[in-house]
Amino acid sequence: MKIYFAGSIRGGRENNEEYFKMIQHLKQYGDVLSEHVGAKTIDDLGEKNLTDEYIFERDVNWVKEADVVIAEVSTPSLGVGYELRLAEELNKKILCLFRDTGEKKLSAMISGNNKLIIKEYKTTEDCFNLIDKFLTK
Ligand code: 6K6
Repeated sequence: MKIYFAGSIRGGRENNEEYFKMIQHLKQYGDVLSEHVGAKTIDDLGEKNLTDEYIFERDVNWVKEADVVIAEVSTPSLGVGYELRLAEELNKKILCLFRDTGEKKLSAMISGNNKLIIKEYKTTEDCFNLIDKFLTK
């Protein structure tokens, strides 16, 4: 299975540890095309020498190639929003995971879209369970 994992990069990296754990968990199900999203530092993204045009083309092609798209949507990100819209147009199976801290609300453009499967979680364990259910049904 080819999995595209989406998570904020320039939108803010406060949840990157969570992205990393989710990607490690996802690897048991297949190939995570966008593993760089879980990088621990911007340098580890290993993309400093790539142009934005290159990144855009590559990521769009990966979304097209993916069987499923899993997005961590707790940190608002234009890139993740764009990828979700693209994945929806391509009729991909999509899971959005939102960490419920009681502080921020998810954009209505995501929570109001009934073509997306949206789940809230509190702990990493909850998150893994939601991923397992989504990928095994
Ligand atoms: C190097 C240093 C900082 O950023 C970079 C390289 N940038 C990106 N590298 C790879 N994927 C990217 C990059 N920028 C955006 N994306 C894609 O958009 C990712 O796959 C994420 O899912 C999403 C993040 O978008 P923003 O708007 O939060 O950056």
